[in-house]
This record gives sequence, C-alpha cells and structure tokens, in this order.
Amino acid sequence: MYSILENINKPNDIKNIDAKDYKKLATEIRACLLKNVSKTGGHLASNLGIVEITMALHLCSNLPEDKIIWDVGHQSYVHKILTGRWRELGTLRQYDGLSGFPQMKESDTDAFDTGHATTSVSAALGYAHAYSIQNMDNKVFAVIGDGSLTGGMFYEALNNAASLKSNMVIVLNDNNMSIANNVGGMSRYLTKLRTASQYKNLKDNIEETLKKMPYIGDQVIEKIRRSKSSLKHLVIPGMLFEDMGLTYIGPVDGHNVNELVSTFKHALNLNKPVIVHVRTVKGKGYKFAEKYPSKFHGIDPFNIKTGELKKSKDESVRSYTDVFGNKMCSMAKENDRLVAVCAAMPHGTGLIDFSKQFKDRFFDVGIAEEHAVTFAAGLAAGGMVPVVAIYSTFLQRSYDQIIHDVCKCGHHVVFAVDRAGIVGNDGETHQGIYDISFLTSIPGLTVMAPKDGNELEAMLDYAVNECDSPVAIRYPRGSVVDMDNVNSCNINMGKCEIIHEDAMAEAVFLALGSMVNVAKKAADELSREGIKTTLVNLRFAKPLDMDCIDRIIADNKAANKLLVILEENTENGGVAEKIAAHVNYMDENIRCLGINLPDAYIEHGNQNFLREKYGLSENEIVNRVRSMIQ
Ligand SMILES: Cc1ncc(C[n+]2csc(CCOP(=O)(O)OP(=O)(O)O)c2C)c(N)n1
Repeated sequence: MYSILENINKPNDIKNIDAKDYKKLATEIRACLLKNVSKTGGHLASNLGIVEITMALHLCSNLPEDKIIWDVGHQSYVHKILTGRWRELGTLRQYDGLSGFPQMKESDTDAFDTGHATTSVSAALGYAHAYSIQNMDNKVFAVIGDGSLTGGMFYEALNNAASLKSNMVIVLNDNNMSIANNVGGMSRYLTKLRTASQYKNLKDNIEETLKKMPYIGDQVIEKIRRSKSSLKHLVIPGMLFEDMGLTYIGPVDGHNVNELVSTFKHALNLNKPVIVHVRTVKGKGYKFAEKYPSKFHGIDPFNIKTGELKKSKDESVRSYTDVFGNKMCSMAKENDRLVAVCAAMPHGTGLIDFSKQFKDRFFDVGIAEEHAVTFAAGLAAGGMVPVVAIYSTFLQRSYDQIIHDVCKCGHHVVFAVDRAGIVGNDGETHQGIYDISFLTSIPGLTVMAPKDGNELEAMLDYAVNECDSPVAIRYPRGSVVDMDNVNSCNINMGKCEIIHEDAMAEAVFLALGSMVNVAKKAADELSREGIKTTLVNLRFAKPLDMDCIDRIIADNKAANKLLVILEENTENGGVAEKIAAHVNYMDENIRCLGINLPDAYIEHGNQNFLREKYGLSENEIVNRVRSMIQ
C-alpha cells in the first residue's frame, strides 16, 4: 500500500530514500497516521504538523547514537514510524502496544521518556554536557512546541544553556497553538518573530543599500558584522534568545525537508546551543485537523471521511469534568469572588463555558502549573476565592507551591484535581495515582473525593462557600455515576457517610471516591452470597473520620472482622496505609485489606481493563474478600 514507507524498516533507513521521494514519503506518513489514529485515537494534529521536521531530523542524525528529545512526546508518532515501528502503529496506546509517548524501554531511539511538558531542553542540555565531558560528539536535539514555551523549566534550561561549548539544537516547532490557542507574552513575542520572517530578505536589502553608499557603506557593514551583536538586532525587536547567549535561526518553513536539513546541519556546525525557529501548520494535510486543531489535538477514534467521532457523545451522559464546569458557572453567578485558574487546559478541565461567561474571572496561565498555584495563593490573599483546575498528574509539578505558598499560610484555594486515578491510554506519565499520597501529607490541606456527580457538586459548594482554608477535591476521568440525590450530600468537615451498616458485618468496606460505587456492587454481591457487610463512603482522605471507623469497629459483633479499604491511588502513602496503621494500633485482631494500586508505574491501556488487572474491579474485590473471609 505504501511505496516509499515500505522501505523504512529500521532507524536511519530514511537516508536510503531518494530526495525526490521526500514529498511522497511525507504523504504516506500522513496517510499512515490517519489510518491508525482514526482507529486507536491519539494525538493526531501535532503529528500531522511535525512530519517534515521529523524527517529532516532523522536525515541529520545517526540513531540511536544521536539523541532527539521530544517535548511532551505526544508528537513522537512520526519518529516511531521512521524508526520502523509503523507496522505496529495499530497498537498505539493499547495495552501491550506502542506507547503514545517516547519510552526508552520501547526503543533505544527514544532518547528520553516524556509526557509532561517543557522538560526537553533540560534533558538535552544534560545529554550535551555528558557527551562533552566524555569527548563524544553525538548530536543532541530538543524539539519543543510554542505552547510548551509557556512552562518555566524552558527558561531555567535556557539560562543554563549559554555556558555549553558543544552542539545542542533546540527545534522550536511554532504552530501558534497549544492544545487550545496559545496564551501570554511569549506567544506574542513569537508572533513578532514570525512576522519578521522577511528578516533575511530585509538583512540582504539593508546590506545592498549600504553597499551602494560609496566608502562609508562598506565600513558600516564591516563594523556591524564585526560587532558582537549581529545585524539582526537592528531589524528584529528584542532578540531574546541571542541576548541569552544562544544563536537564533529562523523562522524556517517547517514543511520543506531540504530547507530544514540544511538549516539543522548549519546549526550543528556552530557547535554551541542554537535555537531553530520552525513554522508549521498544526494538523497539516488533513482538512478537518487543519480547521479544528484543538479538537484533533487528542482525539478518540473518528471517521476519516467526515472527521466525526465514531462514538458520538451521548449528551445524557455527564462526565465529572462536565459536572465541575457547570457547577463552577452556577456558583460564579452567586459568588462574585469566585475565580478560576487553569494551566493550558480550558477545554480539558471543563472551564471553557466559565471562560466565556466570566471573562474577567478566568485565567489560563499556560503550561505553568507551579505559577498557577502561587498565583492562586496571591488571588486568595487579595480577597478572591480561586479554584485551580489541574489534572492530578500535572499537579505533581506544583507540590512545593501547594505546601509553601498555599497551605503554610492557610490560603483559601480550592484545587479541582481532575483525572485522578487510572486515566488509561496515555499511560505511565499521565496516571493520576499519587495525589492522595502527596496531598494528605500536607498540614492544613483538606482532601476530599466524591462518590458520584451529585457529591462532586456538593463538595465544590462546601469547599468554595463554607471553607476558609485550602481544599483539594479529586475526581476521576470519565462519566459520573449517580448514586445519590443532591439533598442527601450533607458535607461536614472530616465526616464520612455510612451507606449501610450491619452490626454483624464480616467485611467492613471503607471506600474513597470512585471506589464507593465499586465497593457497593461488591458488597451487594457478597450479601447475596450470605456474607454480611457494612459500607462507608469516606468522603475525606484528610482528615479521615477515625472516630466513625473506631465506633463501627467497637459496635461490630462479628467474630472475625475484615476492614476493606478501597482507593484508586498507589498503596504507598494512601488512606489504606493510614487506616491500617491506626486500626492495628487500636486492635491488632482486625485484619485490613487494601484495595489500591501497587507501588509501581502503571502502563497504558483501557481504563477499565487496567482497573480489572490491578484488582480494582467488582469481581476481583469479591474474590479477594470472599477468600479472606472463608
Ligand atoms: C506539565 C504539563 N501540563 C499540561 C500538559 C498537557 N498538554 C499536552 S500537549 C499540550 C500542548 C502543547 O503545545 P505545544 O508544545 O505547542 O505542542 P503542539 O501540540 O502544538 O505541537 C498540553 C497543554 C502536559 N503534557 N504537561
């Protein structure tokens, strides 16, 4: 089916392709991306846009000795294709299949594991220094998007890069988009650079004009050439990168392989840190992705002909994200101190309607989770009630800011921690399975998890309107279960909810958040089998309702009691560990069973499949409890 791609079976095979076939190869790569991603889902638009850059990088490198580090890594599908993995692309993001991100364990041509934004330049700089110390001349590239330039680590790395005396090429893939529209001052600066794309022509024109001035012209040109600051300072406003000690080249057409190859080769020869500014079109070559780059950034399986999702969204099914977004809008109407902060994810966090309805009270700070949190602390100190919506995995970035800037002073900041638990196909770098551990160890922070959509609304209301100290609410990816009526969600600080209690219960289920519904089903099944159960919705991971737990244990008359503690979090530092330590201290005859995730990185795969695999499903729980009781 592919006439050129068929010849790419292993890394560096692209070097055997005739230059006249590059265009055809690019077309076939795009066809391969569309064919597979339309079935598996994934990051389509970013990959369609980076085809020629990837081809040029492979043409300039010798893999795996040379290193290409993909920032975020969501745009590495083309790299996977060109290293010979294209035949497996149909397994992308599926359990046991190719990862949607670079993984060193998947291929020695994946130079660095990425998933979180803005790490590439730091990692590349580390590689470059390591090679320099060892007198090795391996080439090092970092490929970073303009959206990821909103992250602080980029500037930390840049500041550090000026001292490098060997090659490191930063390829800035500028498509003028993050997931949504890019934001902020750097984005405006790049626009200025882009509009200076005639810089080269302008420079030539200036030189031509000066040359025409007898005697003095040549002298001025010579002076400018010899002066440390180059001519481009005259024509490009604020050469930020050059002023920081890097050489800036660009903007270059990101869809012209030959131009890219000669630019990268030139950059490598400079033997110093260089930034090559490349302009691309996100979604290039597929009309729907070019038109709707945000929708096709990360897309579920879709119909290639129509661009429509294969499984259209059932409007009657609400996700936790939808519930959060709607509740934020309704609360903002009543509470004019409520403000919302997100980090480059207005759609993903459900805040897009809020951003339209309450423009002045909405802040998208870019991919800058650390800043988002301290910024929110300032908003709170200044009299607002900020809700910071960040996915669990990305909140890891802001740990110090949560402790140091928010909690130590007790600022009333509410953290909406979406995608908590197993997220599925994005895999290891994106699982939200550590937040209970890292948040519950912070003094002064309340941590809640709703059992259903109604409880999420009630918890948000409680956190925003009744609390006056920091609160985090963690909720999972996916559709809500509706177990309750909103009126019954009476949230009281540190108090759990007893769903049913049996004084002769052999199994007492203490479940948190997403695990309450599963625990209920497991308890119902065990009851049908004649095993008596008690079911408690913990509601709070911190403070834990130890009084209630002690009381249930004391009142329970069963001879053998098993406490089953359920949470969608790593076992390491989770609530099971805390409750078990407490109970063991109180009564060593009670057995505790933690239903949670192992102290490991959880791979990619279908969300429910992974829950089943790691023992979080109803069947697995019933089997384990039954066997422990019997
Ligand atoms: C720390 C962190 N926050 C948020 C994200 C979610 N995210 C993934 S890609 C992306 C946008 C990246 O934009 P850009 O770097 O310009 O790449 P493009 O897809 O436009 O090529 C965001 C916000 C992330 N991966 N890491």
